[in-house]
Amino acid sequence: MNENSLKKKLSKLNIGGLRYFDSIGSTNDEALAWATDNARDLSIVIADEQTQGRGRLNRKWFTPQGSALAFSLILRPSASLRPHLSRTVGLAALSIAESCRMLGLAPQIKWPNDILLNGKKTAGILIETVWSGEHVDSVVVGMGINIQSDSVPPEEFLQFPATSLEDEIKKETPAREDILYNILSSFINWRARLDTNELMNAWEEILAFRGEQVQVSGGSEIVATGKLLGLESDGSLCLLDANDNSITVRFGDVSLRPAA
Ligand code: BT5
Repeated sequence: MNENSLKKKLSKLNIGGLRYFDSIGSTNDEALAWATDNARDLSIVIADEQTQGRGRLNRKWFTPQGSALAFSLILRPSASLRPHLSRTVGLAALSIAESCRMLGLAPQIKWPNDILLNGKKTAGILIETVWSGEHVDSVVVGMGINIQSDSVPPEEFLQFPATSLEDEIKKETPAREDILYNILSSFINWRARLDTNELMNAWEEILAFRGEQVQVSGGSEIVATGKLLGLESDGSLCLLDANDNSITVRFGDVSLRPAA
């Protein structure tokens, strides 16, 4: 993977600009800086390796050299999409999920930001917003996808089991540029439908643990327990508690687990 091969591969997509790094701290940091420096809509920062890759709440994201996809998209939302920005994490998750399906896999989305293959995390999403006063100026959508086996962190690094596309396909994995192309074309197609029920249905359909008892925790605290019913129209999670009351879990730094 290099800047020329990427530019060539992505030339048919209407991306805003591209910055490639052999190694970087975090593509999200570079994208946030570029966003405040007038990056165009759908500009992309991509790196072969991240040395300070970030998850939510400054957890670490592991991106060793030559084996994963790590990139950040800069979005400059149009007025018509602004009311639906809380769906962006679903849009990103669906795009990664579709690229997995094209490889014959059966991805699930562990709300809010993980993509699972066979119950193991293969990708994560980190969304950060640049504000201008009370308005969203731009949104940075960071995506990390484990492609080769080498990209899977050692077990002691993990709170949840992890896998890679290579481990799940069990045959030769396509080039990273090809997988990136599929994710971005899917992202561009779904973004045009961000305001539709079709997007919400597609997202809900592949939610992990649907119909099952789950626990939602924020840090060390359990914030909700119940049966996972689905999504609200803003992408919040809908549960049913033991007394048949519905509970809405809004975004925030929460993690989902099957209830013990
Ligand atoms: C995430 O956070 O899953 C968001 C990950 C976003 C990474 C992308 S890469 C491009 C862009 N630039 C960045 O700096 N970040 C974004 P969270 O839900 O908080 O999960 C983090 C947890 O996942 C860590 O605490 C580890 O336990 C685990 N983890 C770290 N690296 C992993 C990997 N490669 N595969 C699977 N799990 C991993």
